[in-house]
Amino acid sequence: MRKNKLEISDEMKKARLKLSINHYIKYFLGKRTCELTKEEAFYAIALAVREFAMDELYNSMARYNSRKSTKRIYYLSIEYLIGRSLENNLHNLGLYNVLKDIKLDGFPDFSLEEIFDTEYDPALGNGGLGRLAACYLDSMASLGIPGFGYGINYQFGLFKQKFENGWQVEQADGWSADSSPWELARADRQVSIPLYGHVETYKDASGKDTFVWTNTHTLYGVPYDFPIVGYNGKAVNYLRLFSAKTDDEFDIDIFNNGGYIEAVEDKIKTESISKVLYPSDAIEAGKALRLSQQYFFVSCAIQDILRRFLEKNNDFDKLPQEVCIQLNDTHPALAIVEMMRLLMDVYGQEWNDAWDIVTKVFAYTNHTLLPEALETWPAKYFARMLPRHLQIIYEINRRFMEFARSKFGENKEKLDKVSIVMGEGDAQIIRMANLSIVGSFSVNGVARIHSDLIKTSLVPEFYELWPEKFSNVTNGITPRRWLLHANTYLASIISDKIGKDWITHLELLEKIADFADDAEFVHKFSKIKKINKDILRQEIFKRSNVAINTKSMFVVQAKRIHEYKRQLMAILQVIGDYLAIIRDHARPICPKTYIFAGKAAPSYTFAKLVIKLINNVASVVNNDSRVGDALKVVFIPDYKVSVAEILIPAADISLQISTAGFEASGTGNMKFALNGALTVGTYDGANIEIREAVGEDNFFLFGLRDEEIKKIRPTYTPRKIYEESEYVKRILNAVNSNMFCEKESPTLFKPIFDELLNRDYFFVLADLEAFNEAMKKAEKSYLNQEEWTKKAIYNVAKMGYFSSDRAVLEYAKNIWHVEVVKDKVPVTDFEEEAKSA
Ligand code: NBG
Repeated sequence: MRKNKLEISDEMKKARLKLSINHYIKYFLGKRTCELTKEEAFYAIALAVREFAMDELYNSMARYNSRKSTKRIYYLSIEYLIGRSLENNLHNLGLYNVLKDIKLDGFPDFSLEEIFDTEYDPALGNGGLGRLAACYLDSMASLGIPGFGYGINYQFGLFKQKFENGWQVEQADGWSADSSPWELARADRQVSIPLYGHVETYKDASGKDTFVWTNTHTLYGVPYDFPIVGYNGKAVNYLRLFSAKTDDEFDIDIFNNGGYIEAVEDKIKTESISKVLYPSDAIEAGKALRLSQQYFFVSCAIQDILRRFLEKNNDFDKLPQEVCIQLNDTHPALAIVEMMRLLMDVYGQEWNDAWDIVTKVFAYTNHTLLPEALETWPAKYFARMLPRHLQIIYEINRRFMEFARSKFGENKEKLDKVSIVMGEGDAQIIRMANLSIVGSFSVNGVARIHSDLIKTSLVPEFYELWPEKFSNVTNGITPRRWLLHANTYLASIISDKIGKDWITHLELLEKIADFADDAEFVHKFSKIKKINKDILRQEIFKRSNVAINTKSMFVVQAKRIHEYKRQLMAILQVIGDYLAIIRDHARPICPKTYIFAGKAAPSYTFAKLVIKLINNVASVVNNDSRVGDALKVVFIPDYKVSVAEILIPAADISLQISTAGFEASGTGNMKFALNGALTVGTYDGANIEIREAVGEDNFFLFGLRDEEIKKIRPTYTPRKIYEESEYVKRILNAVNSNMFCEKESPTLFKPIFDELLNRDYFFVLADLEAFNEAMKKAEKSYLNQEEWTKKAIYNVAKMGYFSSDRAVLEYAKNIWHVEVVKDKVPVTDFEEEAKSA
């Protein structure tokens, strides 16, 4: 008789894992073990580990399904930055040590690290938004919450960043979307998606209008599932990503008449929907492609969600009890409209019933206050591609505006601000944030200040209409990837002192504050920082051929390149230090290495010029013999999760210097602090809460606050600062001279000079001196290494609140109203299986 066993012994796991790896080497790769390359070794191991993940996934699904009612959370996001999975999955499934113990006959002499290093880092995201989604999936699985990610299986994801003569160039990042060992194509779950066509109106027998969307093109969404393995295999959920496929593959008539390209053109056009993340929106076609991507993915998701729900239910009454859909920013906002369409046109619901259901299912997280980042789409795109959706949007807006009028009277200004539809005729646009707020029962920001600003500055009129909808959930990061795996040495001395429970209860880190005076712990802690810095040093040498000094203070700014994040201010401060060295013979208080990483959007010319400036300053400073070790500048190309994992544990200073009021939260700020870096930062985003947690003395705050900026803005004249401050003037003059572009056009950086002098929308000049002072303070503090390490330990100790487990539990309790599914019922008996094999 088969026994159900909760725990399988390591010996059994070992036998099974070994068997599977051998199986994949022989029957999948068709190789002899001794001939394996590192990439093939990775592949075989990953496929074998996936079996364990799948078993746990079936277990988790069985557990969710065995209950009378299980509410599922669907997280819809246009980006996911899940990072490499093998090491993570090995740890989380308890297979890491098991694998280490396995000896395969003839297996080449590769270390596990070398094998991990060959894994492709899936570039299915751009920045914080995508990484947050990945951290939340990790936490949901680790907590046992039935939460699933939905998105697009981009063939090329975001671009690969290279530098050519200091300029960013973009290359396609073929991360192998259809050959990752983790993904499982689910052809059986393919969905069809109508597009284009027109709407015809009929009267039904009762005289009621019915709408038929007809003459459409059909494309197909094929799901690919990635197992998301929770810590300790508590639950395995999945991330379901859709690839676009079409069946009008190939037109033989066109081909036979010589149209070799045209014969597959339709196919190429349709499938381009899942080719790249954020196609350039500088041209109309790119913009329209983005909208079709968003529709494609939400249609796939909503059809899949409704199908699953209908497997257990005959009507939609219980949908809000069983389904909650979290919109990660506005990119998936069309899901609201798509669900309305499906409920009415496919399932025959009346408008009122459908709307009642929809508005109990959707919750919206806003991730930006930048007005230009709040998505809008020309109504004419809808008219052409999604005519039925446009009708539904007009009707949602008509009904909503009636309600708004009942509250605001004829206050035109307020009514204009809340309307989903704006403008007339060809210029008419649809505002996705307004649609998201109207269609959701919950709207949250991602840090305290951000959530407050949503209510007071971004959409105060909506707050007036529905104060109860608005809340805050400060972002969080997963301790598994960002400490346990990224910084194994630090993780292990922490566990030695306080045990391992911090991995799932990060607030327990608080206990290590007690060891800030323990000489041995302090010594170990600082030694680990040195080791991590040395690992980064080697990596930088390999990638950029720059030699850096690990005794210098590592000052790191790693994030998307954007004017509001002010990488420009950081490099101006570097120039200030450089000028002090060469003109005043004044060395910095301590030697420093500035390390930048991040990508600029391909069409963002100014951001790309900032990258060029940083690279040019680096080449001048690094090659000036007068500078030596005192100052170095490095820009690491192609920032991604696997780079972050090396970079973050090595940082001494984390630069979080956005213009106050612009950074919604930041999550890099949390990762750096968790790894013992001290922040030099503005009063913005989650910096504010981090500073409160770690204490004012362990955080270098500077700069104007949001309310000050709002006050000054109308009369702000940056030229005055330039004229009055010698410090600012000489830096800007250097930028405008040929100092950093000697062999190139002498006016190369003039656009930067002009922008700063004439406009300076992001208050770089206003904050530059304060920033420099904060840096000097940090440098002074760094001279006393013992004190510094204590501050670093406090930073680590106080980061408990910033765990994504806490954030996800807040969503679960206050927004999703979902329970953690605890009971564990195994369906597979590995022991029996391993024996019989
Ligand atoms: C980003 C914000 C960050 C924030 C992440 C995750 C977008 C649109 N927004 O401040 O800029 O940490 O979202 O919430 O990418």
